[in-house]
Amino acid sequence: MAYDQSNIFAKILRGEIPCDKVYEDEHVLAFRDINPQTPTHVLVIPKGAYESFDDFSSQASAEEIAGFVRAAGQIAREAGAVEAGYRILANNGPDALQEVPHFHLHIFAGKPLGRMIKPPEK
Ligand code: DGP
Repeated sequence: MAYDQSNIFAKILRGEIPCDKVYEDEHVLAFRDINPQTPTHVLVIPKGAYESFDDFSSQASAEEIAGFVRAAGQIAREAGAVEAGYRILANNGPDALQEVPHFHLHIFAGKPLGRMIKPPEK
């Protein structure tokens, strides 16, 4: 599938709509989620046009991937989330209900986060 240049994160990257920025470098932008699920809820995105984790992990350069991982760790550290703990999550595709077709990592922190996936009812 071709990358959709009209997706909301592409517009944020182009400066067409605002964001509450928490970090930026050559390859990465991070900003607060518009609908936070936890006291700290940051989205970390690569500046390159990658629609999903599958796309990013297979097509991005080693420099982009390393820079992205380093940045995500730094953002969580700067948010003061290391000691109490935090969760990183990336929704990829329809079964994961990925809403925005530009790869993004969620960082959730600031309260106990519970189980990652609810176990099936018995
Ligand atoms: P996902 O389901 O993983 O694709 O999550 C998309 C997230 O993006 C969701 O938590 C809400 C957030 N989001 C959607 N539109 C905007 C926006 O315009 N600004 C910001 N900051 N976040 C947005």
